[in-house]
Formats: sequence, C-alpha cells, structure tokens
Amino acid sequence: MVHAVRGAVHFARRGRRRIRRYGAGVDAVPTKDSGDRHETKLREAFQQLLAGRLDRREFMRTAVRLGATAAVAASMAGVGTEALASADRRQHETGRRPNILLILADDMGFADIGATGSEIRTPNIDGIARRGKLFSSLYNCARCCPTRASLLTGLYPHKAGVGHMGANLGSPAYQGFLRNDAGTIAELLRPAGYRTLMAGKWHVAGDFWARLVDTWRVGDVEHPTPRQRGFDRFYGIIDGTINYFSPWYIMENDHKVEVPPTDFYFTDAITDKAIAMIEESVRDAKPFFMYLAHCAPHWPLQAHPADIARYEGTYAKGWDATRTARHEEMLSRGVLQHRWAISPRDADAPAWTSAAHREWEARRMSVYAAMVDRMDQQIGRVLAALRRLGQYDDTLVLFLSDNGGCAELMREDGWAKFYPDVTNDGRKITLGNRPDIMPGSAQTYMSYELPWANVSNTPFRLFKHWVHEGGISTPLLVQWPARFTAGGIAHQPCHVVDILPTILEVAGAAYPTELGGHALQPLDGESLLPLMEGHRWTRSRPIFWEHEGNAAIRDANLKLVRKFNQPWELYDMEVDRTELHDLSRGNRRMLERLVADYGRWAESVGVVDWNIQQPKLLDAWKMQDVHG
Ligand SMILES: [Ca+2]
Repeated sequence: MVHAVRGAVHFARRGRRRIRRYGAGVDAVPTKDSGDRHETKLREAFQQLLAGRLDRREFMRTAVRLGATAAVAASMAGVGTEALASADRRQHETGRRPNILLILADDMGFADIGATGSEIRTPNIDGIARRGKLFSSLYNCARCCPTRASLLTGLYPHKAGVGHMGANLGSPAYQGFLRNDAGTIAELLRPAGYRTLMAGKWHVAGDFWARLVDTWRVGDVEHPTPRQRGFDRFYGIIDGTINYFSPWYIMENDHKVEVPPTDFYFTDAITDKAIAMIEESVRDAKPFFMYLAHCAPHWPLQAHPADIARYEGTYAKGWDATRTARHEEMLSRGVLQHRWAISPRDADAPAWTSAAHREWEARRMSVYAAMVDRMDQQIGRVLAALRRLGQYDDTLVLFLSDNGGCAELMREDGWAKFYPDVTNDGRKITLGNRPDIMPGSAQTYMSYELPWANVSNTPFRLFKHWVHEGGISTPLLVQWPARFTAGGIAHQPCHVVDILPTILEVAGAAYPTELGGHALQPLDGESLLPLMEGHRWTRSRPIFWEHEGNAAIRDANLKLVRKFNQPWELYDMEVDRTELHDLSRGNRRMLERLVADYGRWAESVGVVDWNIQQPKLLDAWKMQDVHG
C-alpha cells in the first residue's frame, strides 16, 4: 500500500499538469480563480479515486464536470485504477496477508439461493461459487446463537458457552455468552496485524428483551460486546433480531446510536458501514477481517416495496410446485452429490391446493424472497467496493447461513410479545401472523412459517432447531481469485467449527494456548483450506450436534440422529442424505457404537439433558413452549 500512496502523490502531480494543459480549453472563459478551484476539486476527486471512495465511472463524471476532456478523465481514471491494481499485485507477491470477508445469512435455508436451485435472484452470491467453490455439505448448529458462537471460536457451542441461546441455564456450557476460554477469530487475528471489523448481528452476549431496552446491561460481564471480544470496529445489533425499518437498539462501536426515523433499512445500513470500515482499513494499509453478519432473511418479514414487487406472482404456484422446481434445478446443477429423492411435504404443512389465505401466503414468501434478494444486492455492493479498492483478488470471501429455514409461528402471544408494538416515530405495529394484513412494512411483524420453511430447506427434512438435514445444512460459497481456481463443488462433510482454523491458516496466524490470561480450549475444527484449493481432504473427526435435546453424530457416511425424547434414527448419508430410510433396526451394533460415541462427546462438552434444561428456559422466557 506504501507503493500505492507514493504512486498517488506522483500521479497527482502529473494529473495537475494534464489539467492545466487540457482544463482551460473546456471552461469557456476561465478566470484564474475558477481554474484553481476546479483544479483543487479535481485533485480531491482523484485522491478519492485512489482511496477507493469514488469508483472509476463516478470519477470520470466528476472530472468532466470540472472541465477535463473525456479523454483526460478516462486516462486519469485508468491510471488511478491501475495504480491500485498494481499495488494489490505487489502486495500479493510480497506475501502481504490477504483480507477475509466472512458473510453470514440468518435463517436462510439450503435452497434459497440461485446457486442451489432457488428462483430467488442472487447473482452476486452465486458469482462467489462461480469464481471459487460451492460446498454442498457444510453444517451449522441449527440455531442463531450456537452457530455464531461456534463460527467465531472454532469450538462446539457448549464449549463456547452458548449450549442453548442467551439465557443462563446454570453451567459454563449454558452461560449464554462467549466464554473466556474460547478465543474469537477477531481476538486471534488482531495480534497478526489485522484490522478486525464487524457489521450486523452479534447475538452471543446473553439475553436482551426488546421491549425493555432501558434495562439492558450492554458491556457488563454477562453481555460482552464485539469490541470486548476483539473487534476494532462494530456497527449493528447486540441482540437477535430487529425491526428492519425501525430498530430499537443500534450500536456503533461502544455506544447506542440514533437512526433516522424513516429511510432506514438494516440490510442496507450494515452494508454502508461495512464498506466504510473496509475503506478505512485500506487507507491505513492494514489487512482486514470483516464479519458481515446479516439479520436477513430472519423474521419479521419486512422489505422494500420495490424488492417485493420483483416477486409479485412468483409464489402463486404455491409451496409444493416451488419445492419440486428447486429440487429439479439443484439436481440439474449437480449441487447434490447423488440424485437423492426429495423428502415428502412436511406432515404439518397442508397441500397448497387446500391451503387457506393463498394470496396472503404467496405474499409472505414474496417478502421473504425480497429480503434475500436485497441481501444479495448489498453483497454485490461490497464486492464492487473490493474491486474499486484494488482488494478484490486478494480477499478470501466466504458466504454461509447460520441455520435452516425457520418454521416458527410468530403467534400474537408467542415470540411477538417480546417486541415493540410502535415504530420509532410512533406508528402502531401489528404483531403476529395475521392473514387479514399483508406483511412487508415496518408496521407488520410476521414470519413465513412452516410450509415455506419446508421450501427453503428443499430437499431435506425439518427446520431450524432440529438437527436433521433441514435444520443444519447450509451452502458454503468461497472465492479467493488470487489463490483458488474457478468452479467446482465440494461434497465432503464439514462444519462451521472448521471456518476459524481455515481463516487462521489463510492469515498465517497461530492458535495460542492462552489468551488474555485464560487457557484456551483445543480447537474442534480442522482447516478447509486444502479442500478450497482443490486438494483431497477428509475431516479426521466425526461431527456432533446437540440443540434442545435434538442430537446427532455424523461419522463418515453414517448419521445417527434423534428428535428430543424420540428414538435414535440411523441413515447412510451416501445413499440417503434426505433421511428417508431409517437403518436403525437392522444395525444394532453400529447404532450402539455411535450412541456411545455421541454420549462421550456430549459429556465432554457439558451437554445437560434437555428435560432438565427446558423448564429453566421456559421459566426465564416466560413461555409455554420454545417454538412460539
Ligand atoms: Ca438464525
């Protein structure tokens, strides 16, 4: 970057000479003052181009307006862009550490992007896999908080302190916020010279009640903020969800900030801030780690009207036809390792032809699609900023989701009662899934519910909360133009705990034995970098899950899985990833071995029987059941 700065100074001088030579001819009767003013402004614009705050086209428009000829403007823009690109190449050649952009979607199912068969338009996300790789068998932890804790620390959720969610259920494995013997990616990369940036949703810091914002204890020992866990910059929410148009608590670094009462949308706002943070790092010649943790498309269903309009009519064909179309598309794209049969429509979803309120149902899915679409548009802006800043080739980009599509009901007396029922400017919000009101605006607070979540998780069974494939499967898309060859799909099973070791290897950073005076637990993850680079790779250890008594182990091609208080099921994932043919009856010895392996793991990480934990949780949340 030092070279780029020198280049900028040098070129600014050359640029001034050119402006003197060409600029006067454009201004009809130039006075000395107006000429100087234009020259100053043109110089500023050129500096902005070099700093990446103006893109090539914006710069050319500005330059022409200030009196440069089109040819001179194009030439300056070209030299400016080239200066950045060549600095970028030099940095790569001299072993400068690559940037890392980790993008997380929230409650987005396996089949919700174009790359995995969706009709939702996600060209920017899909492009990541086209330029790099698609991983078809990356697993998360079935829920927001546990996945985020695991992703950030490279440990299973219980070892990170988030065995369930934010409520403290009485032991270190369930304390509800990140433990001190678990290091975050940010804490581990900062000593390696990285600027550590976060925009979006945190949700690994205890419970917060949206209606009681004035009582929040942000930043105390049970509610640690991103800045207290290694991030240099933070903009976003500390809790788990938001009114996208009218948020109740937005933080910037260490403080709550006000947002405009209108013309605010969270997905757009975190993107603006993420780009500004990246620009600052580039200006300061620091490699960056950016954790861009979207809330979208988590409920409530709220989107820009123009984006919703893009899906008007798309879902009139209903959930059955949409599931089938997605399955066929993913088969034709080779997304699945084998041509597994699609699971039947979930038993709790009616056939589309007998569904009530079909127009309202279609609208719910249109808003959901609009939220995914908007997230994609904004990811496109971040990728464009990387290009503009000359950082594109040497940035590892990862995109994944924190759990499968979410079947939660949003009853008027369930989750909905936790959230404010007026907007920041005093408009009434109708909470809950009401078929007499169309969702989408700041004044509605709805979810899309089980039948559409069943579509999101095509072709798999079940949803967020469960550890059958529909709850824990996410596509992972990665690109790093300077290092990875383009194209290809990797089918090897891997888990979000593997992301941290991957990032450490990419950054050349070590995993220390202690951090801030606390001995760190050994990592559960294994670096995926060889697989990303196209080499042979197989995870050396099995993968384990426990969430709300739902439990599983995946060992090579076998998966042992159960619902809370239900018998174990056994599947051969090689031939049946959609979990349709339970093999538990005929394979007793194998079943017993896997049950014993699961039991040893559960004990080692501090899993407590959900029959004991659930009453504590319902008491803390003052709810009748956990699926409200
Ligand atoms: Ca989530």
